[in-house]
Amino acid sequence: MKYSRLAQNLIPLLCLAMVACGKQDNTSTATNPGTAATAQAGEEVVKIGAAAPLTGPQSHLGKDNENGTKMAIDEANAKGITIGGKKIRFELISEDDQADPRMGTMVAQKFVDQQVKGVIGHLNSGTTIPSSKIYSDAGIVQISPSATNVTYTAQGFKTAFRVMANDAQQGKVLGYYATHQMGGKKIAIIDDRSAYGQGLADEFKKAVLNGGAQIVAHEFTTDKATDFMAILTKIKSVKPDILFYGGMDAQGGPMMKQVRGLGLTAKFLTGDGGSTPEFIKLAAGDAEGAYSSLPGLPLEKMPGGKEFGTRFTAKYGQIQLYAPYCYDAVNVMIAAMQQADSVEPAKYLPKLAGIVHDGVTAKISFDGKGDLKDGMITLYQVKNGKWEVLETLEAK
Ligand code: ABU
Repeated sequence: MKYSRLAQNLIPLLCLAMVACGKQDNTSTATNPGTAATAQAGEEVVKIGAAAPLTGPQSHLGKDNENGTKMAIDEANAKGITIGGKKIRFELISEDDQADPRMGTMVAQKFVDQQVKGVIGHLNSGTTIPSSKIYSDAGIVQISPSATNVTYTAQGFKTAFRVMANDAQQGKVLGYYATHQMGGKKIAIIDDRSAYGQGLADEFKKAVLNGGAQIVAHEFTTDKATDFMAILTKIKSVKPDILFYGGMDAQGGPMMKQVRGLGLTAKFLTGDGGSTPEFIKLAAGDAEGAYSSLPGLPLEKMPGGKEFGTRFTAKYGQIQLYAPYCYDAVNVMIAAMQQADSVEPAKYLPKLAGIVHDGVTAKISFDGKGDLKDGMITLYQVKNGKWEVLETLEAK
């Protein structure tokens, strides 16, 4: 008797809660980082998708991307933008693709189903490339702030753009730097077999051979590995003067630690995926002297870098890597919408393709493939526990 009266009281409450949850599911997403928007009278809500690994070993980079994207969207909403005669409220829909190619395509399909008007992402080349076909088929504009593998913009998809130099450019500069500035003659390579790690290692290798040096070893790992002792022991036996790693900081940092632990004295060089404060942290005291490259100018030399850095850091803490590029990706997309006076991808895409936009990272314009024009690559070295700028080279 007591039980049934309790049930009688609870059932309507549960039903109400379920209806409320169902309603919420139709209007926003579980991963919305605080820009959920309900249209006011005369206002149009425009959904922008953002995809990056928000869990797992690259979550610090994914969160950095999400924050850069969110900052730009919040600012646009605060400014109050009118497009096509309507006040626009941008809604960020942020999804975790786990840096996994299959999950990347699932997220892409979800964005298509939600009728987003543009996508900022994905973070990794391994997710950006397979998802780009889905966006192309759906006619949705995609701007990656960080995917650098050449294939992304070489597939002929009109919807694919990136705001960072690619790995043909980065690999060429890295190979030149290794053979000319670092004096490398015997060079060993490890890559993580991801689209990014493998692609960059291959471009680096070409440039090293062009520079007259010898590749004495090329070993492989994965973007999940933590123990590199077996491959490092093999590499130690061929006595390289430079060890290049194509992969991300989650592997690069621990690898650096194990390199020095094994007594391998080769200079350590890596690409943008390792050019982070996290790399130094994970190398736990053994990062000193490591070299890296990162597409773009150093933050303090970017047109709006200092000011962006101050505002971002005050709000979200230290920049990891790509936050300024995410910020620019959003703003260049919105600028194209404003020029077209439409949020519809088919209408604003031609404006984006021809845009000249003063971003915080650079003056942004795209070539016929959707690659950033006039990309630069900066070289860094860890000195006194911090990445210090060495020089910036043109990425021709
Ligand atoms: N650019 C390095 C990290 C992202 C990627 O291309 O996979």
